[in-house]
Amino acid sequence: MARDRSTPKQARPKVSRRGFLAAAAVTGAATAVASPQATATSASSASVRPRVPSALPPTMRVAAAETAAPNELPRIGGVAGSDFMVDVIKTLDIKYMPSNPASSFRGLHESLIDYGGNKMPEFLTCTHEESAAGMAHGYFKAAGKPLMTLCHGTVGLQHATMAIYNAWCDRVPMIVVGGNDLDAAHRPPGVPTFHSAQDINAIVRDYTKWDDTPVSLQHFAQSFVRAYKIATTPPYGPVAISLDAGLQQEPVTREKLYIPRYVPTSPPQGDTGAVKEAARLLANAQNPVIVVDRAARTENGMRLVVQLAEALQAAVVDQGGRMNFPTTHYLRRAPTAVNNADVIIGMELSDYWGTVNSYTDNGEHGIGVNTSKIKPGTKLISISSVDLNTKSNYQDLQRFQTIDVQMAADAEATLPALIEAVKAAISSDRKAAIEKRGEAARKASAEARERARQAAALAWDASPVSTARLVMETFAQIKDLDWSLVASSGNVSNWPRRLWPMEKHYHWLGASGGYGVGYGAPASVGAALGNRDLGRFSVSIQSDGDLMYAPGVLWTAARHNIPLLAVMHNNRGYHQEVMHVQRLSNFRNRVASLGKDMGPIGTSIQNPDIEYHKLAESMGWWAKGPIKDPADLGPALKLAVAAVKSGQPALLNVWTQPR
Ligand SMILES: Cc1ncc(C[n+]2csc(CCOP(=O)(O)OP(=O)(O)O)c2C)c(N)n1
Ligand SMILES: [Mg+2]
Repeated sequence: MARDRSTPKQARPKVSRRGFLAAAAVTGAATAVASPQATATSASSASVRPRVPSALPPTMRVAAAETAAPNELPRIGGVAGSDFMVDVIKTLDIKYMPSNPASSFRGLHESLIDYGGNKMPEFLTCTHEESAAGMAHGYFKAAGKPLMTLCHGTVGLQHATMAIYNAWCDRVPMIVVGGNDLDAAHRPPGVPTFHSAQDINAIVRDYTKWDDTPVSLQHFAQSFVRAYKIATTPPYGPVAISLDAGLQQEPVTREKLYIPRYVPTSPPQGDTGAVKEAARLLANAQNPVIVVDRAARTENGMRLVVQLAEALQAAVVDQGGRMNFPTTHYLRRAPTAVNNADVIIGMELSDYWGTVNSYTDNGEHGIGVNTSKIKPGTKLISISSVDLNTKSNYQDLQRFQTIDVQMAADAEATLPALIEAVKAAISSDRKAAIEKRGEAARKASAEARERARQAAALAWDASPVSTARLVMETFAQIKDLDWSLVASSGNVSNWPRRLWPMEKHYHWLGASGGYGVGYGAPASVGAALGNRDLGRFSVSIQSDGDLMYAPGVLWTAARHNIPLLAVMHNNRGYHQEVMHVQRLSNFRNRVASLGKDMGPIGTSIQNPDIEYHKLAESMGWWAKGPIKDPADLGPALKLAVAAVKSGQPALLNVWTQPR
């Protein structure tokens, strides 16, 4: 339809791709190998022959049109539309394209590898669309640059959805390009039609920042540059473009097509009046507390948070969505620091309500109980770019919290002005009191560290291995490297952030965002790819449940030489769910039924035990396990680190305590 208007008539080939495919469906693509001439003849005769409707489910012939080896096509006369798409894509800084291959984007696929030389972006073969999107998610957090991924029509995009949702909740950009064949009158019946939708972006619209359906190549150029720009303007987020089959494959005349130049948009900064008011409150507070979640988008962001904290000698609670604040800094404090605050500034918090209120899940009558954590009259300040998001279906905005001074702005971009305003607002008679706060903080910080160290020593020699030992033995082997903890799936009682000295912005990359389990494995591989190119050593804590959602990403890591040390927290179960069912059974005065496993029925991953080391080995990893005796852990880690340093991924299957 619209395509016919936008593509110049003279540019159309004598034998269109549609004519050919329609003919293939009618005459049978699976018939004996036909010469190109013969194919061309039958194709052009199909354009006058009435179309024969197919019945559902697809006949073998129809299915073969997609699944069997295609007959040779007549040669194209002109430039492929998808070559122009490659030119557009190459103007943006997109290094990789993790994707699972599919016919709905075969035109672009072919152009990228043959015309584009498989560079910028390079196709990384993925075994699941969710793995591809998860890799893009992790890559961005390590490299600071978005990737694109191609998804096959309805089915591919549906596979990618959960990883896109995690990226949405984690405010991470990625460009999702979905193949689709919109023109119902011309698209091949059968399989390709199952894979097409009237409005395919609807599948992901609720958790993408923006989407578009280009109907001409010029439209594609605008959409793609706009998609990149929207995705990388705070609040960052995934965007989607549907890629019409016809646009990719039909030849075009290039003269009139242009590629819009990409210019980055400055992030939104807090209103000057609000910045001044926030500074006044903070400077005059007796006990100001800074809470950060995704405040630091870059290395500089972390520096700015430190400057603000030091100017105020204020406690900092780092919720860990990003590496916001050094774990070794004396102003770092536990979440309970908000309890005595008179002023709290929350920056890019995913849950402000949950920061200042507590919710006890197993309260009276088995339902939640809410209590305020803060003193009455505590002033609340917020800087959050997510205030600019207006999607309503998914509940990632969390409960509503009334805030006294709120800025719909990017925290990192607002911090320089805020720091200046705070310094200006501190009167000379406040300076001594502020200094004193710093001294008390140093003492409290040293005490908290000592308490954490003592807690980590508990059950040090236990078998299976304690989570503290798992984490600290790992650190002992990587501490002299330029390391990056790319993900920690499952729950190891937060030991890395409690005990590892994290001081660089890539020492910790944050969690999944949407708590969709299955993020850890692909995001680690994606982040390790980013770190590989930057010369950093990647390590992940990999839980068992998380890995089994889509373990095929292990193969992608080996295939594309992505070094990563995956240390497994294999507690042989979905322990989070063990605790939920257990607790509810207790509440209902029942004994949880275990079947023959360790946890309540449905929550164990044992009998048989999964041999993750063999799984990884079968896909090209260096791997060892199962390690049950903690004394074996250090030596095994040493070997694994050496393997990773030689350029390959390595996995240690370690049996661990539940938490
Ligand atoms: C996609 C998805 N499915 C199910 C859940 C529910 N869930 C939350 S935690 C969890 C257990 C994950 O197991 P594992 O990764 O081994 O971590 P563990 O709790 O054992 O440390 C599950 C199934 C979820 N959050 N996301
Ligand atoms: Mg587990």
